[in-house]
Amino acid sequence: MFDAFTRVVSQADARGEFLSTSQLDALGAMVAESNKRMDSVNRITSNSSAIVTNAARALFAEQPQLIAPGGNAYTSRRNAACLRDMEIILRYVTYAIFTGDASVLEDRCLNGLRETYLALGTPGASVAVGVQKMKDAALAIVKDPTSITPGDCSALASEIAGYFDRAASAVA
Ligand code: PEB
Repeated sequence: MFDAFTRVVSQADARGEFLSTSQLDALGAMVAESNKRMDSVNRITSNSSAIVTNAARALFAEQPQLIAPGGNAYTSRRNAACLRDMEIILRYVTYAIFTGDASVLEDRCLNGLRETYLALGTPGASVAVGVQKMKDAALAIVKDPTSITPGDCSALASEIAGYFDRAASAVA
């Protein structure tokens, strides 16, 4: 598990090199912008249950066969497992945003997840749709201009979108 800083150190050390000016500049820019990152993590974290439940509800409205008898989210046990999976994925996405690095998401959540769903008979493509819905909700919350100092969050927003896209494509 890397963060943006240890990744750069690890890569430089593998080549036996000092940190380059461009690496220091990139990390310096990340520090300068870190309030945006913290605010985004805080906003997604404090709205996590709404993000998960709304995304699941929208997924089940679009794909009602999932909650019909015989469906993959039918019975409260499977329904709960589905909500739990979406919450786990969202939690790891917030860790990736916080650390500025996808490796915690990759190593501890997505690694082997496709195979797990194949073995369970859970439709990964449907999980991916749920993840995309969480992405839309999370980005709307991150970009909400209410009670924050206005600033340019486009780079951070596309970084955040990238973590969700990575999660969706890992299971689709
Ligand atoms: C991954 N999900 C399930 C299981 C595991 C995971 C390991 C099997 C064990 C269990 O049921 O608890 N666990 C989960 C995860 C990590 C982890 C992401 C990462 C660290 O440790 N069913 C649907 C939807 C979808 C869904 C499409 C969007 O119809 C999910 C939610 N996951 C789902 C369901 C089960 C499951 C298990 C329904 C139960 C499957 C079953 O028992 O039939």
